[in-house]
Amino acid sequence: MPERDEISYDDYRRRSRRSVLTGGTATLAGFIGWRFVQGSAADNRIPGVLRNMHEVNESIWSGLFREDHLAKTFSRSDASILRVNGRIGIRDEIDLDAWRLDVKGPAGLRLDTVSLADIKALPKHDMTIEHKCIEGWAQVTNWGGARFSDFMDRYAGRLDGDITHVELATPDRKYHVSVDVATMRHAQTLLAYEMLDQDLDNDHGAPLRLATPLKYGIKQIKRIGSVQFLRERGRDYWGERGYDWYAGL
Ligand SMILES: Nc1nc2c(c(=O)[nH]1)N[C@H]1C(S)=C(S)[C@@H](COP(=O)(O)O)O[C@H]1N2
Ligand SMILES: [Mo]
Repeated sequence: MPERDEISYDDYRRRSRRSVLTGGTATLAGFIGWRFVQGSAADNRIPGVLRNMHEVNESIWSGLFREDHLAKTFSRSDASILRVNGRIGIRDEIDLDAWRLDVKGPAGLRLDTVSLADIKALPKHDMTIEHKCIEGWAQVTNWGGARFSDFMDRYAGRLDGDITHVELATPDRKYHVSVDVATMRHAQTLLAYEMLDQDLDNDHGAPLRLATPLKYGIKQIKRIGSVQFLRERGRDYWGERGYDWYAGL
């Protein structure tokens, strides 16, 4: 039995699988218990001990993340229009012709302003995957759009390689998510403009939203207005309210 400091990182990860499973169960219990805990938390914020647990959970899950692993896909005939869930940041009227996507780097560096035509000029991909909501429902649907990795290569190519997170926000900035860059660059993470071959409607996030089977629905922000590439985690609406920051599947 080698000394602990002789265990390679890979070894360590393999040995940690049991504790990962335990961590997953703890996360589930966390989701169920959250509203109860929330009721007792001052100023509506998660108590420090639980917040730390969520951060440990992020490092465990992201350590096991494999870029080449594809989430399960489904037959197109199983796909249906998603039920609408969550309207934070999409309640105001939107002028779709005037819509533009602001692209920024660390410290607010302005990179570009992108139109929907620019996004549609990137290679189009579609996928039929299961959308999962932490509220306990799941539904198979079909998304069409551009891979975020293609978008990043095209519009953030001049950033150096130390980007760790991407923050996406609605135009009114009332809803925002922060997602690790490995997930954002995954082949099944799309800037989606279609559901079942139809342009997104307002309630589903027109003109552009995030779609990925690697994260719960809370991360799949509807009506994206800005994308910012960061060297640390950015804003995250539900993370700031005590939900799991990583929210991975
Ligand atoms: N702007 C915005 N995006 C959002 C939400 C929201 O409230 N506002 N809710 C999220 C949640 S919890 C889910 S499950 C999905 C639901 O997407 P749908 O309404 O297209 O089914 O949107 C996500 N994206
Ligand atoms: Mo959700």
